[in-house]
Amino acid sequence: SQKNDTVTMTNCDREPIHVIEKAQQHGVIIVVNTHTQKVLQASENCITILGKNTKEIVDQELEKTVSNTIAKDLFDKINKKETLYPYHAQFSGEKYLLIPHISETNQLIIDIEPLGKNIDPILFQEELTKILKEIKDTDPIEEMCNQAALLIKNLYGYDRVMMYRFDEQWNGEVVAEAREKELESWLGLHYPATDIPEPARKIFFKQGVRMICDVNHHPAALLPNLDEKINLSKSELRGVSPIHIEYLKNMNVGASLTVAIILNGKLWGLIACHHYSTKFINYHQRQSCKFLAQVFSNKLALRTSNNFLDKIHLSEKIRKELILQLDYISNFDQALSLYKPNFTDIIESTGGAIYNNEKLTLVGKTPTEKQVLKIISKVLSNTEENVFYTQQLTKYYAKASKFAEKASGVLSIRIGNEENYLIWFRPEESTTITWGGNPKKNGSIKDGVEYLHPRKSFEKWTEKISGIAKPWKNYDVEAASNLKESITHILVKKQKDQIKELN
Ligand code: BLA
Repeated sequence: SQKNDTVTMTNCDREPIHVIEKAQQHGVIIVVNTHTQKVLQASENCITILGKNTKEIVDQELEKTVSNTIAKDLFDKINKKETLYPYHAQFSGEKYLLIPHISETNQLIIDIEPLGKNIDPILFQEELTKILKEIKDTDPIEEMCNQAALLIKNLYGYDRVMMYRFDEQWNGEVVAEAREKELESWLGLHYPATDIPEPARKIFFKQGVRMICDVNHHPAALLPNLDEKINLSKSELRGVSPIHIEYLKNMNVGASLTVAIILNGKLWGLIACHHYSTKFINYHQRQSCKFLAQVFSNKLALRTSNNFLDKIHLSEKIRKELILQLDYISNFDQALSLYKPNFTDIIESTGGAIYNNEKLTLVGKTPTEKQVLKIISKVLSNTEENVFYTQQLTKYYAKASKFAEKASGVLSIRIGNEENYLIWFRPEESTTITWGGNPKKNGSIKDGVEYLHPRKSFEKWTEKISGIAKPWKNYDVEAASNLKESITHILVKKQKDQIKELN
């Protein structure tokens, strides 16, 4: 392998998992040309369900494989661009579900899988009612996650159910867990972003729910090989990336179910269910699990927007008081710093600074005057943004490590037209992060691509973190922006008044 410092890609970001051209063993995939209505490809295990091998199916009309009625209904719906729904069917006396969809490459894909346990419609109705009743927008969010994990464990019977939340860098943490008693807890464990690379997140976002029912299965190739790659992103049976299979094997997992949690159009986290032997749940159960995740997401959206509004409400109250002080007290720096409330009260912080017309005023716990002036000249005056924030100042200014216990987190706004600032500080939070296995990458590099492999060991691995403050939240930034706007109005007004007085 060759030395190369500019690694921008890993093999994980490049694996084309949407065109993996394999089916999981418990079902059969059939690919159909929607114009000729003939079968283009079938998974090589089709004999196990359909009693015919791929050669007998491929290039034949679909109606020779599935019933006449189903084929006719399917193409009718496709012509009218109607939504496609699953069909019940029997092969060799066994019951199956045919799940059709149109692929992104415009073929008709039919997933054929066991019908599984027949679900009584009344019981199914009760299951959905239970989901609606038991998923609540409780405070805190962790409690809400606990309830959801427990409900999923009870409904679907996986050995371990985890609510997994992504952070801004796509690393994740197990924030709630329901598990069989004999299993070790993974609550609070962190996992690096590379465990679920971008293409995997993208495809998973689209699919919403993904079942791997036997980690040790032999995937069935789609035959024959075609020049055109068929996009199987939305297939229920899409074969699994061998890298991910290795990952699950290293974890000793036998089967999994993963459900996306989407908040405001973005992947917030996922529900990861592990079973230590093979496990299949049928299509209807997976749909109800998807429904559960949607109910959960809605409640989560409600909960987070309520939190946001509560915080904004509080900071608005302080903003109004600060404006009054600015109105009555002519000295700008004193108006913001000498009285109760002072400007640092508007955002959760341990100290702050006002830099106004080359004069520095410090409030609360802060670095020294000299150090604050350095932060301004080395960091703040080099940024374009009117609102700047970081939870790790050393990223911008290495020497900030000297006063990390006072200012690892910095949020600042520019005021007026000049290089004047209001600054808020947060200390470092000394923490240890426990990872599910050492997350340090140990890949080899070739032609600018880093080749990574799943970890062999998922033994807990702790890392001491320093120099990082509690993150600034969207409501902190919002409060700072609102204050900035008010101050601008006041400064403009005062300027006008001064001009009037002069005239
Ligand atoms: C997929 N990795 C995934 C998925 C999850 C994780 C949830 C999607 C699940 C699915 O498609 O079924 C990761 N699973 C986790 C984590 C926990 C868990 C963190 O249960 C914690 C408890 N994986 C690696 C490396 C690579 C990699 C180094 O470790 C890349 C080289 C790849 N992960 C990878 C790929 C997929 C994946 C390619 C997609 C699998 C697929 O859809 O076929």
